[in-house]
Amino acid sequence: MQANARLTIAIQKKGRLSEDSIALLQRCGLKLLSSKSSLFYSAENLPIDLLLVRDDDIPTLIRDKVCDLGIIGENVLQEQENAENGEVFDRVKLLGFGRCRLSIACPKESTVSSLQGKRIATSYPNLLNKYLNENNIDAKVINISGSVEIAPRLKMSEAICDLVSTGRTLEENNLKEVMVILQSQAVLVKASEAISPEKMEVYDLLLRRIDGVLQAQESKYILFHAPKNAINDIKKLLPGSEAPTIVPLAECNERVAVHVVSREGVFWSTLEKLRAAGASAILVLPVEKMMF
Ligand code: PRT
Ligand code: ZN
Repeated sequence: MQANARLTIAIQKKGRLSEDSIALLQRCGLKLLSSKSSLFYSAENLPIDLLLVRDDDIPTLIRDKVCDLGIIGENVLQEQENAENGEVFDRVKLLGFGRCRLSIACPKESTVSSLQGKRIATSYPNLLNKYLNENNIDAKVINISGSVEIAPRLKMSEAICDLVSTGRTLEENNLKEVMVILQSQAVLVKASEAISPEKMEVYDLLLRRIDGVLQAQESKYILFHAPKNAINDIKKLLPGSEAPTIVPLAECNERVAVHVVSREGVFWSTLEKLRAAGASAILVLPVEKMMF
C-alpha cells in the first residue's frame, strides 16, 4: 500500500450514530489515535483516517472529495439527494444500526381522514414533498429544524413528519403515527465515481472486514452431541448453516460431536427441536470474526 494513499471516512462526531460507527471500525481492526483537536482519528495500523463531523455535512464532504466514504443515516442521505440538483451517492453497505423510520403523525384526538389541505411540520421537507407528490396529496409543508413534535400544540401544523424509533416521543406528545414514508438505517456511502486506484487496496480490505463483522454479528457457532443416525434430520433444523463438522466421541460409537456455524439467529425453540431430535450438551457461542 502506498504511504500517502490514506482512505478518509467521515463519521458523525456526536450523536446517535457516533458510537456504533466507531465500534464497527474498531471491530474491523482499526487501532484509532485521536488528534488533539478531536476532529480526526488516524488508524495507526492501516492507511485510514476518520473525520468527525455533523452528519448533515457528510454528503458535501464526499461530493467535494474531502472524504472517500461516509457513514450516515439513509434519511439524511435521501433528504439531500432529493434536494434540487441533488446527486445520487453509492450505497456501499447497509450497516444495520441507527434504525428508524420517517413517519407522518398527527394528534391522537384528530379525526381528519386525509392530509389534503393540511399543514405538516418537518425537518425533512424534500422527502416529505416527494411523498406528497407521489401520492397526490396537496398539503403544505412547514419546514422547521428541531422539536418538530411540538408543532401541532403550537398550532403551527395539523400533523408532523419526523423520525421515530421506539415511538416514545410521539406518545409523550400525544401523537399517533399515521403513515411511514421511509425506513432508515446507517449506511456506508461513497461518491458515484470509483475510489481512486491508489486507495483501492485498503478500500477492498475494509469492505471485506466490514462484511466479516456484519456476518459474524448474525452468526452463531453451535456444538452438540447427537446420534449418528439423526444427523440428516438435525441438519434440516439448522437453516443457514454450512456443512457440519462431525467428530467421533471417545468410547462411543453411536453418538458424534457436531460443530456447525449458523448464519441465522438461533432461538430457544431451535434448541428444543434439536434436543427432541436426540441432541444433547448443546452449546451456542458467538462468532467474533469471519472471512471467506
Ligand atoms: O449534530 P448532528 O447534526 O450530527 O446530529 P443530529 O442531531 O442531526 O442527529 P442525531 O444524532 O439525533 O441522529 C443521527 C441519525 O440517527 C439520524 O439521522 C437517524 O439516521 C438516526 N436515528 C435513529 C435517529 C433516531 N433513531 C431517532 N429516534 N435520529 C433521531 N431520532 C429522534 C427523532 O427525531 C425524535 O425526536 O428521536 C426522537 C424519536 O425517538 P423515539 O425513540 O422516541 O421514537
Ligand atoms: Zn444532523
